[in-house]
Amino acid sequence: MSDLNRKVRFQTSEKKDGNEDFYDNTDNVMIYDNYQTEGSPAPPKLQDDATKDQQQTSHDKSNWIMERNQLWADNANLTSERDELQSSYSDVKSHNHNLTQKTSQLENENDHLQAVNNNLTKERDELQNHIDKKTLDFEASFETLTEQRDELKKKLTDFVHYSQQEWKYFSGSFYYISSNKKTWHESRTDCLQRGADLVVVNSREEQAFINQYRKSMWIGLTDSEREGTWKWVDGTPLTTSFWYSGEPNEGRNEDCVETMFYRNKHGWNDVICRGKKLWICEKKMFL
Ligand SMILES: [Ca+2]
Ligand SMILES: [Ca+2]
Ligand SMILES: [Ca+2]
Repeated sequence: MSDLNRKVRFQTSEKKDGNEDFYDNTDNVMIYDNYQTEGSPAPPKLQDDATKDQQQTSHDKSNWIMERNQLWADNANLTSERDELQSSYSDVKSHNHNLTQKTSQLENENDHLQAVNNNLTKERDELQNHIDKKTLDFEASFETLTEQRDELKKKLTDFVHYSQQEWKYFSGSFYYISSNKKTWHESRTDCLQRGADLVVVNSREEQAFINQYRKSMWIGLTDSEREGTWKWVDGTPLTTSFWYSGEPNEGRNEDCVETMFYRNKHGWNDVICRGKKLWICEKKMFL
C-alpha cells in the first residue's frame, strides 16, 4: 500500500539555520510516496506524483466500476440462468409427475384389462364347453334322426311296395288274402316269404275287417305245441277269441285255426292243419 510508505520530508535546500526556520517553513512540508533516505536519488517532483496518483485512482475507480458492472452483468446472467434452470427443473418435475400419473393410470388400465381378459377367457372356455356338449348332443341327435329317417324310408318303401301288390291297409297293418288254397304250414311259409305272417287278430275291429271278405281263411293261431293251449304265430298267448259256436272241438286232431264264414255267420274253427284253405297274411307297419 502506498499510504504506508508516506514519509515527511523537509525541503532542506532552503534551510539556513536553527529551529526558527523550521517553523517558518512548515508550510512547505510535503508528503511523498516511496520515501527514500538521504543520499538516495531525489524523489520525483510533487506535481508529477499527484497527477500519477490521481490518474491511478481514476484508473482504479474505472476498473472497479467496470468490474462491478461486470459482476452485475455476471450476476444478472447467473440469475437468469438460475431462473431458467429453476423453470426447467419445474418443467421436468411436472413432467415427471405427469409420467408417474400416466404410469399409474396405465398400471390400473393394465390390471383392468387383465381382469377383463381373465373374464373373457373364462367365458370363452365355458362357451367352448357348452359348444362341445351341444355338438355331442347334436351329433347324437343327428345319429338318432338319421336312424329314424332310415326307418321311415324303409317303412315308406314297404308302404309303397305293399300298396302296389294290392295289399289292403287297415289300422297299422297291410293284409294279403290268397287266391289259392294251401295247408296251414304252406300258407304260413307263403306269408313269411312276403315279409309278413299269418294274421294275428288283436281286436274286435280287426276281426270285423277280416269278416268283410266273407271267406274261410287260415289265421295265425295253433295249439300244435301243446293241446288246448292256443298261441299266436308272434308268440303271444290267446286273450280275446271269436270262436264259432261249438268250437274249438278238437275233432280229429284239430290243431290249426281258420276264420270261418258258414251259414252267414263268422267265427273261428279248429281244423286239421293239412287241410287246404285260403289264408290271410298280415304285415304290421308301425307308422
Ligand atoms: Ca293283428
Ligand atoms: Ca288241438
Ligand atoms: Ca273244430
